[in-house]
Amino acid sequence: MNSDQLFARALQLIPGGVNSPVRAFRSVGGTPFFVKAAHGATLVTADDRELIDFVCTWGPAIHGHNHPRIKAAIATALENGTSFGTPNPYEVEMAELIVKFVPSIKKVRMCNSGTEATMSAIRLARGFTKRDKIIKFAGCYHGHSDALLIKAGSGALTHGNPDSAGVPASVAQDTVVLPYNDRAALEAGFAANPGQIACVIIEAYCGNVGFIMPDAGYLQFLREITAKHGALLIFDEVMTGFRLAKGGVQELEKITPDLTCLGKIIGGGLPVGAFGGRADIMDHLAPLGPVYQAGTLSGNPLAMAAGIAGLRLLEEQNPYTRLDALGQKLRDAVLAACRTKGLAAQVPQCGSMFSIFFTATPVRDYATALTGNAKLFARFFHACLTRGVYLAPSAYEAGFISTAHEGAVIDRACEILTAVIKEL
Ligand code: KE4
Repeated sequence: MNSDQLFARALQLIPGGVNSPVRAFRSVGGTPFFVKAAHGATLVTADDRELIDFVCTWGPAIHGHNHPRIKAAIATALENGTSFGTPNPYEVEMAELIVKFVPSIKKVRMCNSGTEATMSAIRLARGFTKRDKIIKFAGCYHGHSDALLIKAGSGALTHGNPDSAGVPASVAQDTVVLPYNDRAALEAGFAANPGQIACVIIEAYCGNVGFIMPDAGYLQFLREITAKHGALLIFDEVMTGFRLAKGGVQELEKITPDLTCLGKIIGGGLPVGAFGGRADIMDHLAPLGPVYQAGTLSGNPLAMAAGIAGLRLLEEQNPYTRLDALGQKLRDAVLAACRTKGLAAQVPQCGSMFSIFFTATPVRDYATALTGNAKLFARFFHACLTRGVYLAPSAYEAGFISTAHEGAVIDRACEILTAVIKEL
């Protein structure tokens, strides 16, 4: 079966033919290819094409796909079964690794997706503070729980429905949405809701409206104003955790949030999420405290074994300088090609995350991200795909690089990106 045949079958039974909207190519046009295998930096499609992958399954594959150490760890765990529904040794080792990597996390609870992690962290913040309102930022995406699907990024923004249908007004009214990178808006948000804000949740470095980094001092300001108003600061590091540094953005920016949400890399490609932080807050969770949260497969041995292997690899290799060099190489190649072409472009990059906006406007928030030429991006996306480079199928996503991209792979990718831009 080739991709077209598989997609035709999928469309009969799966809404839009996909199990997650951003995979549908709706914003870039065309129809998605199906992947039958992946290894290192390469995807093998159902059409037997090999693609250089800059999506890395949306972040988890920091060591490249199907890394032998992760594969072996899953195989070993599998020998003893897939899920027990009881505590198991792997989840203790995972908790010890997370706490070791991320010092702000004193206690952690595993779950099965980033959505669960952020949804649970919001409930915990509301239960701990006994306040109902939350602040999020336009363009930030924290998964698809009701309270957070307001002016959301990623697939919601890509498909033009940042405010999803089906979210009751009674829920949306407790979510205050502010512009990212705007101190005055934060001050106004707290002033308009005195003593009512349970928490502020932020992608400290945004990866779901393209890749956007904060102005200098913004995160420190956010830390101070949340502390001043008794609101918890939640860093959603589902995407950036363990990717931009061992301790994530909070290590790079030297900020201590009250709670952190994690996912992706800690599952080694298997379903996972986690949230953790101050022990006095986390101890409000059932069975200790009044905030309920649960999950049949939370801490399941296969995902834990895969994630532990991935974290151990990060400990051994400490690949962050190498990954940043790969990211800079790609950024410099794209900017040079755009300069030669006389094409305005922004290529924000930090470590192994980047995005490409075709605009002359520096991108620093949702509004400026929208100045990017999405139609041109769609043409760019398909021209790259035709030549064997797979970028995220949306102008409002981040790109990801793995250690498997080193050497000939990144060189080949930069050649292709340069050639494509020349012909745009
Ligand atoms: P999941 O529920 O998809 O595991 O995680 C939700 C989530 C939470 N927080 C952040 C910062 C995230 O980036 C995500 C999920 N990221 C998207 C990619 N933009 C997942 C891809 C998809 O939706 O298919």
